[in-house]
Amino acid sequence: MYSDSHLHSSFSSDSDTPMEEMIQTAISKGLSSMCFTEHQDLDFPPGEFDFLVDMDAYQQTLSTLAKKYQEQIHIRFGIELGLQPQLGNQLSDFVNSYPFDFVIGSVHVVDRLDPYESVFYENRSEKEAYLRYFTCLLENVKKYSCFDVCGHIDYVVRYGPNKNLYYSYQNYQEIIDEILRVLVDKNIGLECNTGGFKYGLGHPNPTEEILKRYRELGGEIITLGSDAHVPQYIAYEFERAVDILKQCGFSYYTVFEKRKPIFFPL
Ligand code: HSO
Ligand code: ZN
Ligand code: ZN
Ligand code: ZN
Repeated sequence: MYSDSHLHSSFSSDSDTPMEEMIQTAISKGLSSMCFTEHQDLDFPPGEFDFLVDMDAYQQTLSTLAKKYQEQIHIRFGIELGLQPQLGNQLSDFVNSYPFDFVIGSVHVVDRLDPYESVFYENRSEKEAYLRYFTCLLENVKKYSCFDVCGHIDYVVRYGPNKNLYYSYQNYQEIIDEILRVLVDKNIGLECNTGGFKYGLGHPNPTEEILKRYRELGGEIITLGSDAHVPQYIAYEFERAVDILKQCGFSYYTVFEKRKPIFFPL
Protein backbone atom coordinates (compact mmCIF):
# COMPACT_ATOMS: atom_id res chain seq x y z
CA MET A 1 0.00 0.00 0.00
CA TYR A 2 1.08 3.59 -0.63
CA SER A 3 2.21 6.30 1.70
CA ASP A 4 0.57 9.74 1.87
CA SER A 5 3.22 12.46 2.21
CA HIS A 6 1.05 15.57 2.41
CA LEU A 7 -1.43 15.72 5.29
CA HIS A 8 -2.84 18.39 7.56
CA SER A 9 -4.54 18.22 10.96
CA SER A 10 -5.72 20.80 13.48
CA PHE A 11 -2.11 21.94 13.94
CA SER A 12 -2.71 23.74 10.62
CA SER A 13 -4.82 26.91 10.91
CA ASP A 14 -7.18 25.78 8.15
CA SER A 15 -7.97 22.31 9.55
CA ASP A 16 -10.13 21.30 12.51
CA THR A 17 -9.39 17.59 12.32
CA PRO A 18 -7.70 16.08 15.38
CA MET A 19 -4.47 14.34 14.41
CA GLU A 20 -5.68 11.08 15.91
CA GLU A 21 -8.69 11.01 13.54
CA MET A 22 -6.39 11.43 10.55
CA ILE A 23 -4.27 8.55 11.83
CA GLN A 24 -7.21 6.22 12.47
CA THR A 25 -8.61 6.86 9.00
CA ALA A 26 -5.20 6.35 7.38
CA ILE A 27 -4.96 2.99 9.15
CA SER A 28 -8.47 2.02 8.05
CA LYS A 29 -7.55 2.92 4.45
CA GLY A 30 -4.60 0.55 4.70
CA LEU A 31 -1.72 3.06 4.37
CA SER A 32 1.69 1.76 5.39
CA SER A 33 2.90 5.19 6.43
CA MET A 34 1.82 8.81 6.52
CA CYS A 35 3.55 12.16 6.90
CA PHE A 36 1.97 15.19 8.56
CA THR A 37 2.97 18.41 6.80
CA GLU A 38 1.33 21.20 8.77
CA HIS A 39 1.23 24.74 7.35
CA GLN A 40 4.04 27.02 8.48
CA ASP A 41 3.68 30.22 6.46
CA LEU A 42 5.91 32.83 8.09
CA ASP A 43 4.72 36.39 7.50
CA PHE A 44 1.35 35.33 6.08
CA PRO A 45 -0.73 38.47 5.34
CA PRO A 46 -3.20 39.33 8.13
CA GLY A 47 -6.57 37.60 7.70
CA GLU A 48 -8.66 34.71 8.92
CA PHE A 49 -5.67 32.45 9.66
CA ASP A 50 -2.05 32.99 10.63
CA PHE A 51 -0.80 29.65 9.23
CA LEU A 52 1.71 29.24 12.05
CA VAL A 53 2.15 25.96 13.92
CA ASP A 54 2.43 25.56 17.69
CA MET A 55 5.56 23.51 17.19
CA ASP A 56 5.93 22.20 20.76
CA ALA A 57 2.37 20.87 20.79
CA TYR A 58 2.74 19.49 17.25
CA GLN A 59 5.95 17.61 18.04
CA GLN A 60 4.67 16.29 21.34
CA THR A 61 1.31 15.07 20.03
CA LEU A 62 2.88 13.48 16.97
CA SER A 63 5.49 11.60 18.97
CA THR A 64 2.85 10.33 21.46
CA LEU A 65 0.52 9.17 18.68
CA ALA A 66 3.35 7.70 16.60
CA LYS A 67 4.20 5.46 19.55
CA LYS A 68 0.56 4.61 20.26
CA TYR A 69 -0.05 3.46 16.67
CA GLN A 70 3.43 2.15 15.82
CA GLU A 71 2.21 -1.39 15.21
CA GLN A 72 -0.39 -0.18 12.68
CA ILE A 73 1.25 2.67 10.75
CA HIS A 74 4.54 4.52 10.48
CA ILE A 75 3.99 8.24 11.13
CA ARG A 76 6.49 10.82 9.91
CA PHE A 77 7.11 14.41 11.00
CA GLY A 78 6.96 17.00 8.23
CA ILE A 79 6.15 20.61 7.49
CA GLU A 80 4.69 22.51 4.53
CA LEU A 81 6.84 25.61 4.51
CA GLY A 82 5.46 28.70 2.81
CA LEU A 83 8.06 30.33 0.55
CA GLN A 84 8.19 34.11 0.13
CA PRO A 85 11.19 36.02 -1.24
CA GLN A 86 11.55 38.41 1.70
CA LEU A 87 11.94 35.69 4.35
CA GLY A 88 15.71 35.31 3.95
CA ASN A 89 17.40 33.12 6.57
CA GLN A 90 14.19 32.65 8.56
CA LEU A 91 13.22 29.64 6.46
CA SER A 92 16.41 27.61 6.84
CA ASP A 93 16.70 28.70 10.48
CA PHE A 94 13.22 27.30 11.12
CA VAL A 95 13.85 24.06 9.22
CA ASN A 96 17.14 23.48 11.04
CA SER A 97 15.48 23.91 14.46
CA TYR A 98 13.42 20.69 14.27
CA PRO A 99 14.16 17.06 13.39
CA PHE A 100 11.87 16.94 10.37
CA ASP A 101 11.55 13.87 8.18
CA PHE A 102 10.25 15.88 5.27
CA VAL A 103 9.91 19.51 4.17
CA ILE A 104 7.59 20.66 1.36
CA GLY A 105 8.31 24.13 -0.02
CA SER A 106 5.07 25.72 -1.26
CA VAL A 107 4.05 29.13 -2.53
CA HIS A 108 0.77 30.28 -0.95
CA VAL A 109 1.48 34.00 -1.01
CA VAL A 110 2.42 36.15 -4.00
CA ASP A 111 2.89 39.92 -3.57
CA ARG A 112 1.20 39.69 -0.15
CA LEU A 113 -1.89 37.95 -1.62
CA ASP A 114 -3.06 34.33 -1.42
CA PRO A 115 -4.19 33.13 -4.89
CA TYR A 116 -6.95 31.38 -2.93
CA GLU A 117 -8.58 34.84 -2.63
CA SER A 118 -10.37 36.30 -5.66
CA VAL A 119 -8.61 39.68 -5.24
CA PHE A 120 -5.47 38.01 -6.64
CA TYR A 121 -7.19 37.91 -10.06
CA GLU A 122 -8.59 41.44 -10.03
CA ASN A 123 -7.40 44.07 -12.52
CA ARG A 124 -5.45 41.64 -14.67
CA SER A 125 -6.09 38.76 -17.01
CA GLU A 126 -6.08 35.22 -15.71
CA LYS A 127 -2.97 34.53 -17.77
CA GLU A 128 -1.16 37.45 -16.15
CA ALA A 129 -2.18 36.22 -12.69
CA TYR A 130 -0.99 32.66 -13.40
CA LEU A 131 2.26 33.97 -14.89
CA ARG A 132 2.83 36.12 -11.82
CA TYR A 133 2.40 33.02 -9.64
CA PHE A 134 4.92 31.01 -11.68
CA THR A 135 7.39 33.94 -11.75
CA CYS A 136 7.24 34.24 -7.98
CA LEU A 137 7.61 30.47 -7.58
CA LEU A 138 10.72 30.60 -9.80
CA GLU A 139 12.21 33.39 -7.70
CA ASN A 140 11.63 31.34 -4.54
CA VAL A 141 13.08 28.09 -5.88
CA LYS A 142 16.16 29.95 -7.08
CA LYS A 143 16.56 31.63 -3.71
CA TYR A 144 15.88 28.76 -1.29
CA SER A 145 17.11 25.19 -0.98
CA CYS A 146 15.92 24.21 2.50
CA PHE A 147 13.10 21.94 1.29
CA ASP A 148 12.92 18.42 -0.15
CA VAL A 149 10.18 18.85 -2.75
CA CYS A 150 8.30 21.73 -4.30
CA GLY A 151 4.59 21.50 -3.43
CA HIS A 152 1.67 21.73 -5.91
CA ILE A 153 3.56 23.93 -8.38
CA ASP A 154 0.41 24.92 -10.29
CA TYR A 155 -1.58 25.62 -7.09
CA VAL A 156 -2.84 28.87 -8.65
CA VAL A 157 -5.04 27.05 -11.21
CA ARG A 158 -7.16 25.58 -8.40
CA TYR A 159 -8.52 29.03 -7.69
CA GLY A 160 -8.43 31.09 -10.91
CA PRO A 161 -11.70 32.43 -12.40
CA ASN A 162 -11.74 29.68 -15.04
CA LYS A 163 -9.59 27.24 -13.07
CA ASN A 164 -7.82 25.01 -15.65
CA LEU A 165 -10.15 25.68 -18.60
CA TYR A 166 -7.56 27.73 -20.50
CA TYR A 167 -4.56 26.31 -18.70
CA SER A 168 -2.03 23.94 -20.17
CA TYR A 169 1.70 23.30 -19.83
CA GLN A 170 2.20 24.62 -23.40
CA ASN A 171 0.78 28.04 -22.49
CA TYR A 172 3.37 28.50 -19.74
CA GLN A 173 6.11 26.25 -21.08
CA GLU A 174 9.01 28.68 -20.83
CA ILE A 175 8.60 29.57 -17.18
CA ILE A 176 7.59 26.08 -16.09
CA ASP A 177 10.65 24.60 -17.80
CA GLU A 178 12.81 27.11 -15.98
CA ILE A 179 11.27 26.11 -12.63
CA LEU A 180 11.75 22.41 -13.37
CA ARG A 181 15.37 22.94 -14.43
CA VAL A 182 16.16 24.70 -11.15
CA LEU A 183 14.61 21.83 -9.20
CA VAL A 184 16.53 19.21 -11.16
CA ASP A 185 19.82 21.18 -10.79
CA LYS A 186 19.32 21.44 -7.03
CA ASN A 187 18.21 17.82 -6.71
CA ILE A 188 14.89 18.99 -5.26
CA GLY A 189 11.86 16.77 -5.86
CA LEU A 190 8.49 17.52 -7.36
CA GLU A 191 5.28 16.76 -5.54
CA CYS A 192 2.37 14.97 -7.21
CA ASN A 193 -0.54 16.45 -5.22
CA THR A 194 -3.91 14.78 -5.74
CA GLY A 195 -5.68 17.83 -4.31
CA GLY A 196 -6.22 18.83 -7.95
CA PHE A 197 -8.80 16.03 -8.27
CA LYS A 198 -10.54 17.25 -5.12
CA TYR A 199 -10.81 20.73 -6.68
CA GLY A 200 -12.44 19.22 -9.77
CA LEU A 201 -9.52 19.86 -12.12
CA GLY A 202 -9.43 16.25 -13.31
CA HIS A 203 -5.66 16.17 -12.83
CA PRO A 204 -3.20 16.30 -9.98
CA ASN A 205 -1.09 19.41 -9.27
CA PRO A 206 0.90 19.61 -11.40
CA THR A 207 -0.53 18.15 -14.60
CA GLU A 208 0.67 14.97 -16.30
CA GLU A 209 2.54 16.99 -18.95
CA ILE A 210 4.54 18.80 -16.28
CA LEU A 211 5.33 15.62 -14.37
CA LYS A 212 6.51 14.11 -17.65
CA ARG A 213 8.64 17.16 -18.43
CA TYR A 214 10.34 16.97 -15.02
CA ARG A 215 11.22 13.34 -15.82
CA GLU A 216 12.53 14.32 -19.30
CA LEU A 217 14.75 16.97 -17.75
CA GLY A 218 16.29 14.34 -15.46
CA GLY A 219 14.07 14.67 -12.39
CA GLU A 220 13.70 11.50 -10.36
CA ILE A 221 12.24 12.52 -7.02
CA ILE A 222 8.45 12.40 -6.90
CA THR A 223 6.43 12.40 -3.69
CA LEU A 224 2.78 11.51 -3.53
CA GLY A 225 0.41 13.49 -1.32
CA SER A 226 -3.31 14.13 -1.01
CA ASP A 227 -3.13 17.49 0.82
CA ALA A 228 -6.07 16.21 2.91
CA HIS A 229 -7.30 18.53 5.66
CA VAL A 230 -10.12 16.09 6.60
CA PRO A 231 -10.05 12.28 6.89
CA GLN A 232 -12.15 11.51 3.81
CA TYR A 233 -9.52 12.90 1.43
CA ILE A 234 -6.56 10.90 2.75
CA ALA A 235 -4.89 9.12 -0.21
CA TYR A 236 -7.61 10.54 -2.49
CA GLU A 237 -7.33 9.25 -6.10
CA PHE A 238 -3.93 7.69 -5.46
CA GLU A 239 -4.61 4.90 -7.98
CA ARG A 240 -5.12 7.49 -10.71
CA ALA A 241 -2.00 9.38 -9.69
CA VAL A 242 0.07 6.20 -9.72
CA ASP A 243 -1.15 5.39 -13.25
CA ILE A 244 -0.21 8.90 -14.37
CA LEU A 245 3.25 8.67 -12.82
CA LYS A 246 3.90 5.37 -14.57
CA GLN A 247 2.71 6.92 -17.87
CA CYS A 248 5.19 9.74 -17.32
CA GLY A 249 8.09 7.31 -17.10
CA PHE A 250 8.52 7.02 -13.35
CA SER A 251 9.05 3.58 -11.83
CA TYR A 252 9.50 4.81 -8.27
CA TYR A 253 7.96 7.29 -5.91
CA THR A 254 9.79 8.76 -2.97
CA VAL A 255 9.18 8.93 0.75
CA PHE A 256 11.41 11.14 2.88
CA GLU A 257 12.70 10.00 6.23
CA LYS A 258 15.07 12.17 8.23
CA ARG A 259 15.26 14.38 5.11
CA LYS A 260 16.64 11.48 3.00
CA PRO A 261 14.80 9.99 0.02
CA ILE A 262 13.70 6.35 0.08
CA PHE A 263 12.48 4.97 -3.25
CA PHE A 264 9.49 2.62 -3.54
CA PRO A 265 8.29 0.88 -6.70
CA LEU A 266 5.07 2.25 -8.19
N1 HSO B 1 -3.28 27.79 1.77
C1 HSO B 1 -4.45 26.91 1.74
C2 HSO B 1 -5.58 27.56 1.05
C3 HSO B 1 -6.20 28.57 1.94
N2 HSO B 1 -5.85 29.84 2.01
C4 HSO B 1 -7.21 28.40 2.81
C5 HSO B 1 -6.59 30.47 2.90
N3 HSO B 1 -7.43 29.62 3.38
C6 HSO B 1 -4.09 25.63 1.01
O1 HSO B 1 -4.24 24.53 1.82
ZN1 ZN C 1 -4.36 24.25 3.87
ZN1 ZN D 1 -0.18 24.02 0.06
ZN1 ZN E 1 -1.04 21.41 2.10
